[in-house]
Amino acid sequence: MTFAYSARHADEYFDHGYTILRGLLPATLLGELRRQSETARDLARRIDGPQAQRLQPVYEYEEIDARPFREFNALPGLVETVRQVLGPDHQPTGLTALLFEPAERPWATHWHRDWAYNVPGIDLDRFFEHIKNKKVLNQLNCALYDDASLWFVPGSDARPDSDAERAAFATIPPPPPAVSDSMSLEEAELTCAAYARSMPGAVQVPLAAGDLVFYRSSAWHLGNYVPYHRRATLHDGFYAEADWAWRKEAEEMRDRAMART
Ligand SMILES: O=C(O)CCC(=O)C(=O)O
Ligand SMILES: [Fe+2]
Repeated sequence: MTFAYSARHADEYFDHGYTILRGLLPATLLGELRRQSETARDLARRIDGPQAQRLQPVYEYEEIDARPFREFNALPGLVETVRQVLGPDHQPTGLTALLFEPAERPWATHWHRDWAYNVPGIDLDRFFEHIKNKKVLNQLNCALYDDASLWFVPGSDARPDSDAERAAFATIPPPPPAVSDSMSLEEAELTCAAYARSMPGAVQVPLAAGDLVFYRSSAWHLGNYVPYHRRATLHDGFYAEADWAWRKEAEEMRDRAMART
């Protein structure tokens, strides 16, 4: 069955910070995006090495055909969801990325909130004020292959850290999982999985090929990756003026912090 928007998606998004659009991609588009992802994975690894997480934006590379990505942005079910949940002022970012599995070793990002805990120098009071507006900092992952890499803390998207979260991690932001190249692949994999599970209230977000999760990147989340599970996941967002303004403000805070060091 093809995807159809319902009010449940807006309720989930505003109550929990995420909602899943099951079966969004039609088969032909899924095939076309998979073909582009092969080229993109090769390019990403040539540029960033075998552990490369992403290629972004895909539009910057002439080897990649932009047409299926533009077709994705115009999918009626996606456009309708964005319009109903966020409103017509939210438009494609032009920053479309593809996320990949590592070629060699398991790894995971640290638990973080985007544009706060993964950027140095951010004024956190400003950040927590900004994210009270539930229409800012949306993001999407659309799986071209089954993908369970994303972990997420439902309901954490519009509030500061809870006492339980602070108790679970001695420093904010938490350090990444304690993996090292001297570990076996299995030790590294299990260390990353235990790290993901150690966040209070965290859930794994499994997607089937063609599913899309629409979530707020202001929530606690992480990506957990293993080389044996093929990943090509389209990653983007739909931004309005307030999103671009925060991005600019955050980049200025980061640049000022870097200049001081
Ligand atoms: O791999 C993912 O799905 C999440 C990645 C992520 O959160 C990040 O790179 O900031
Ligand atoms: Fe993130």
